[in-house]
Amino acid sequence: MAEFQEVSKQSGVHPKPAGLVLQYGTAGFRTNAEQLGHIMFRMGLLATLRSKTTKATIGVMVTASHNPEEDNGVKLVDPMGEMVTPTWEVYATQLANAEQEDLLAALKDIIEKESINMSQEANVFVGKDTRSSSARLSQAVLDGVSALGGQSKDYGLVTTPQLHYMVCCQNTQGKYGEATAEGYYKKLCQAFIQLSKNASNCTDDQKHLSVDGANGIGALKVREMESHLKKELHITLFNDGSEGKLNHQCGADFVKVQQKPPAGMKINPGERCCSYDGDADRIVYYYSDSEGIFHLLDGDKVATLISTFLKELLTQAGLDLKIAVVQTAYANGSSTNYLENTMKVIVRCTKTGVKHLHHAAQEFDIGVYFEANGHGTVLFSKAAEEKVQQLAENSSLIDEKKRAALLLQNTINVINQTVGDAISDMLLIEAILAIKGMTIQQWDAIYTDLPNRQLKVKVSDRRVIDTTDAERRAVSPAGLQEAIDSLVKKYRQARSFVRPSGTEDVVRVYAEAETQDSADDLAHEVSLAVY
Ligand code: 16G
Ligand code: ZN
Repeated sequence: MAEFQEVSKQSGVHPKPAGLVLQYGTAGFRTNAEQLGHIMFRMGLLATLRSKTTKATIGVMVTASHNPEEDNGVKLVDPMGEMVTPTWEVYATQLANAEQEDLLAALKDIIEKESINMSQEANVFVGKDTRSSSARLSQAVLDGVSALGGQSKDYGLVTTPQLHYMVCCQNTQGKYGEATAEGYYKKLCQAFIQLSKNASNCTDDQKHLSVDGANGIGALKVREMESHLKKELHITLFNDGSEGKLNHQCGADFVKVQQKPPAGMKINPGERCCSYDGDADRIVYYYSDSEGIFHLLDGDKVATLISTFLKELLTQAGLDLKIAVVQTAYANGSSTNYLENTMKVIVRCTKTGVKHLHHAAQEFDIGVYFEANGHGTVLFSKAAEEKVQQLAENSSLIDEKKRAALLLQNTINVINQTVGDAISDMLLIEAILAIKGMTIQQWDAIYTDLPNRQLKVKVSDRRVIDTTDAERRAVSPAGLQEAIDSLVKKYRQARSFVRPSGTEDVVRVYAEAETQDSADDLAHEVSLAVY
């Protein structure tokens, strides 16, 4: 067939280095940009097949998130804007690793297994981050799509969540919104402005926020959005990419792991600050107190703020909807304790990786999911959205109920439900703080984090570590969990676990305890037990 000839011809332009093996991991393919040309071309092919079989638009995002500038990566987006389904992750790995001469056979194998009708049309949306390699690599994706006769739309520079959003809008015929950058800003900002109207006595000072753009795409997009905010939020942007290097000493990952402010940001005591990561799907907040001590408000604090707000609104609106918070093993023990015992919401723990949290959150009327690293969003079931809508449109309601229903409706609209989104999360958090008249210090004081420490350990083969119970317990190698248990017993309020990383060749160690010294010691002792 003609299209296979074209694939053969084009694949010669993006040849695979013989012997190179890469894996579609937790967040797609990710490695040094020099090794990715063939991967991108092949992901263009795969997205085209996925589009044919789902009869829907598929997304391909070129980014390596918080990794250094020299790296790049790619992930596929399924029709509703969610991460690509696990069977296709396996296909992605197979296609990526087929040697040059076996590429057509690998492609035909997928077509056969999925019984794909090759005459079905295909549509692929492509986006990229600001890395210097992204232009060349996204062109390779586009080449892959056209080699198989698919149609593509190149969104150019977009955040990862913006691309997820576009895909969802396209496949829901505009019901979720308009599949353009302008449509995205309008929907989010209009909802934000409506929410802000409920913030009485909010001074100009309280409307101020310092944003660390990680020298990446988030910085560009926040600038683009600013005019839509109608001065309801005053953003001072740092690390906007004009001077510094992407993710270097800045961004959400740096701030969370180092527990210190990013370079290049001026922080005045008590001022609200936040950091995005390199593709703007994560956010963390922080401030420095009058003594210059740094305070981090991570994904767990965000989940607590949002779920408290939603629960209060549900009570005021008289809506009986089941709300749950989904976390991972990294969630600070204090947050879990507060959510379960004080807030009395359902808490679920899943394996690390957005797709696991997203999936668990879908089981509830309202599922708030956040990783401690700041990636997360809120999902509303269709039934929940309908109930809120009905209530908001019911004119016979008394004031308090009506207000709560309208707040819920605008909350739904400000949230990007397809995936964690730093910009959307930021608008929601800012609106909640304004409505509740809460300072960042008051938010921080909802509960006190247990001191914690994360370490990475290099081992000869990280796959010997196998875990269970949402990665909270090790089942192999034999004796490791018992060793961890007896170390944990030495400290008060202590907890520790180990897990093989899904993105780096290391084993990760997490420990928390009553004091920072104890957490540090425990993490160190557990990492020795891993060797
Ligand atoms: C990826 C995941 C992130 C997770 C991290 C864990 C997505 C989009 N991203 O970046 O959610 O926290 O991996 O990395 O799923 P690790 O396995 O190396 O600890
Ligand atoms: Zn990211």
